[in-house]
Amino acid sequence: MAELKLHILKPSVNNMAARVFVRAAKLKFVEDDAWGKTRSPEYLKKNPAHMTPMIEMKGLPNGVIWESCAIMQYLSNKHGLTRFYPKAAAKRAMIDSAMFYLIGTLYPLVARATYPVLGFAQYAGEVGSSNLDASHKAEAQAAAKAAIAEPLDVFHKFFMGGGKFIGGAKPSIADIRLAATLEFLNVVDYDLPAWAKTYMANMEKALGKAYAEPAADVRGYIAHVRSQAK
Ligand SMILES: N[C@@H](CCC(=O)N[C@@H](CS)C(=O)NCC(=O)O)C(=O)O
Repeated sequence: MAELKLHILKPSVNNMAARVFVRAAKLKFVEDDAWGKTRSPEYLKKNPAHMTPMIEMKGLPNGVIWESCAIMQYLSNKHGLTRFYPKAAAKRAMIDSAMFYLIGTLYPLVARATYPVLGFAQYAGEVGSSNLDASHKAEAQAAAKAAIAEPLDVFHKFFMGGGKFIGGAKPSIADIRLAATLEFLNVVDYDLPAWAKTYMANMEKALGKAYAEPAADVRGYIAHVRSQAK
């Protein structure tokens, strides 16, 4: 088995983050497309949470880990990639805070705003997955879309603080996670503030093909969804 096996779903921005990272870090890896496999007995045996991205690697206590941010943290730690994940405790704390804030606050809003259009299922207990009528679902989706502006502004003002990236002059793992997340907003024609458009362009410029290749899969999916809606 290859040293690092990454199980992925190509249309997903959670996956895009891990896929951009392994490329940007120039790690040796193989990718396995998990489309249609995540609920199979074989996959569930490895990962009862049926999540992608998931890495499979010798030395991990249970053989695999999932969660995009944990994957990037682990691989950075393992390979000493301090340019993506600084070692100094205070700098690292900023990256961790940005990623937890993204996963806990920004991403749920992005999911509520975009998943109905992307055709992805929402979590149990969400208005989007309930039996409420279409107008309630549309209201919840619009409210989530409107609420995205605040955390976005927090990323800009607090985590970037006038710098180019959360990581300062160069992209960190938190930047990879943020830029990938923002890719989904295109599907709902979200009007990104000017700074965010510049930020996305800077990310793609800084990471080149490492960013563009996985982004093309997400963008391709969005284009497909749009073509079906016509
Ligand atoms: N917080 C997780 C989210 C992962 C996630 O939601 N993965 C979805 C794709 S976007 C998945 O693998 N779904 C397949 C399934 O549940 O069977 C991360 O950042 O990795």
